[in-house]
Parts: sequence; structure tokens; C-alpha cells
Amino acid sequence: MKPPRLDEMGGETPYAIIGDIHGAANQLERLLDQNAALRDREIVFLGDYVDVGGESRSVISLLTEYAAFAPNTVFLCGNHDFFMRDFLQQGDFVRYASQGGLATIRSYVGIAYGNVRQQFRESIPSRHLQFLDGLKTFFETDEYLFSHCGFSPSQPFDRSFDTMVLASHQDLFAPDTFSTKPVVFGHYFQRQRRPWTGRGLICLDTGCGIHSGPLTALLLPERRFLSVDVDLSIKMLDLEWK
Ligand SMILES: [Mn+2]
Repeated sequence: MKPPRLDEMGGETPYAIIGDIHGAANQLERLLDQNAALRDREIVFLGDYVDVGGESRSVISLLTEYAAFAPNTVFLCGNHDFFMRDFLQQGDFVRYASQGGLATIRSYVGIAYGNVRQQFRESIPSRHLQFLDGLKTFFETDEYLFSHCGFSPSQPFDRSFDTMVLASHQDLFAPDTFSTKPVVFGHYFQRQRRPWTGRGLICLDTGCGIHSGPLTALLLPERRFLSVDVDLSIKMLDLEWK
């Protein structure tokens, strides 16, 4: 099959797709203030709201407020959001700490001592827990697939939680990989701190919260990127689409 051109794909529905946040509350707040750019769009968050960055609690607060204001917003689950929920339920403390969870715990508890999980649980507002419980595995329309990790090029129809949320599909970045339906994902940090586009593939993890990178949103169908840098400056970027 001939690989399609990305600029021939997609539909007319206006979307704003928002990449990894990782506790960068100021950048998120600044992005959500861009009313002119976000108005009348379906908003899809690609997940990884928490961990490593310092203000995970504030990020979840902003997102739950936004969900109340715009109830059609789609919130997908990232692996880090799963890690947080898993630790709250029964996960291992040392493992969650190594995954960047200390910053998340600190943002809720302050300084923890003794039974960290219990203090963490007791410090989390119930609406934050409901938010985590309500995260979706993926969101797919006739026009697009949105998920945290993209998809597995070797099993392109697999929509399992493992494949959509937890796995790393490095073969997405192989030169011969393409998708006939545009797939928008986060998860894979782009060292240039700019979004990456392949054939039918768009990655929006520009290092927000972890690598001092911008928070990046993709505006569809215009195919423009809106980003908020750590200094809260706003940039519009047009990349060449393959
Ligand atoms: Mn991430």
C-alpha cells in the first residue's frame, strides 16, 4: 500500500490535542487561557498529567476545573497517571518513587513520613481520584486515533490498555512506519523540544515538566502547533507534514 500524505488526511472537526504536562501547572494554566485558540474545539488531553514536575496537584486541580467548565473534554490516561493510581491502590513505593512519583506525593502531602501511601491517599481530594478513575484508554474517530503511546505498528488494531497507555512502540519512529489514519500521541520525549511528525504520525511530547520543554498543543484541522514555553511565552509553529 502506498503511504498516504498527512496533508491529505483528517477531517474538518476542530480539535486541540494537548501533549504531556508532568506537573507543569503554570504552562497548563497559560495554555488554557488561550481562549481564542481553544474556543469551539473538542479538547483532547493525551495524558501524563503528573510525576517528575513539581505541581502535579495543581495540574489535576486545573484539569478537574476545566472538565467542569467543558464537560466534553477527553482526558486520556498516560503511563504516569496509571503509576499514580497503581501506587495509591497497592503499588510499590520505591518503584513509584523511581518513576517520578516523589514529586507528585510531595505536591499533595508536603513532607511525608511513616505510611506514605496512607498520607498520600488522605491528601487527595475525591474529585482528583474520580478524575484519575475516569481517564480513557484511547479516543478514536473515523478521522483520527488519539492515545498516549500511539499504536503498535506490528499489531495496528490492538487497542488494549497495555498497548495504548503503557507500552513504548519505538518502531513508530522507524522510517518505513506509516498510518493511514492520523495518530496523535505523546509519551516519547522529543529531544529537539518540538513536535515530531512522521507519515500519519504526530508526537506531542516536547519535554514539558521533565526536560524544561514547552507544553504543546496541536490544532486540527489547521495542523498548527501552539506551545507554551517554561517562561510562559506562546509560540505558533507550522511544521512540514510528511
Ligand atoms: Mn510522559
